[in-house]
Amino acid sequence: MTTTDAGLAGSHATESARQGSSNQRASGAAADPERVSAVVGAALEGIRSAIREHRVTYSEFDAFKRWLIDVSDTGEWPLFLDVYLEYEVERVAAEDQAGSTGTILGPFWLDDQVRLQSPATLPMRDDEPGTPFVLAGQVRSTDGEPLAGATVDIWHTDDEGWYSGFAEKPPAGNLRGVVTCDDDGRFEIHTRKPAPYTIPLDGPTGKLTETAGWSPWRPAHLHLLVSAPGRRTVTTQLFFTGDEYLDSDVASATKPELILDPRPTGNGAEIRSDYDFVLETG
Ligand code: MBD
Ligand code: FE
Repeated sequence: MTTTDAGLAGSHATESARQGSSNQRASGAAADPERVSAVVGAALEGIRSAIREHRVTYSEFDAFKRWLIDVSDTGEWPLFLDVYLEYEVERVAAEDQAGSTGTILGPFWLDDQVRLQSPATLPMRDDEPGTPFVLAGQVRSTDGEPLAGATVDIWHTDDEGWYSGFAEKPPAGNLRGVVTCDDDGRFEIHTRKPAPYTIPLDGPTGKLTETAGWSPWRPAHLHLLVSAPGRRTVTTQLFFTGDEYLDSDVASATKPELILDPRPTGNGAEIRSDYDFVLETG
């Protein structure tokens, strides 16, 4: 990834995070003094205890300050936070959720993408590289009723691991769309299989990751927001069996229930997975 790409990635995610509209689960900000004291106090004590335990020096403290300023300057706060902390927030939220298994949203969702009726083909270039891939399924309530009018908002990288809107190469809106299901809650989405993704390596998040000797990779994944009127939106991702990064996702977002095993359709190189979603009352 070039420096320009990293800058683009960071600043765009920062703008959507600033508006706070990308967090589908937001319900009130934590302004209660007791809670701020408990949560922020515990977080700070975690850092202080790392300083004591590891005898952190002034030159390391200075490097930490410079790194934090760099995260801010490059617009990588959404990236850093969604890679290293969001999964814990998601696990806490999931404890009292019913319906389909969710996982983290991540920093690359964009509002206002093209609306399509199922069966749909996501916007793509004439020569869009990658294996043709079909994701099909049904959206139902926890009682098993099909949810007519459900929508599947889907976004993913291209075959080179780039997200449209966050990298220079793919055109705006590429491999993103909001698909409305049929009257039976069914959807069929034609796209390309995404590729594994590495977080930008030239920014502070990537540099920290490399310096620590951690893998910067995410397994190939589809992002989905599955919604229906009166239902809680499921924020999830789907992965692919056999992916070499399933057990070392830098964002710790994989779950066994979220792994697809696509099969050939017989139509050229095309492969297909069927995956249903269940939405609880919201
Ligand atoms: C991604 O593509 C992503 O999904 C997350 C959660 C973090 C960084 C990049
Ligand atoms: Fe992603």
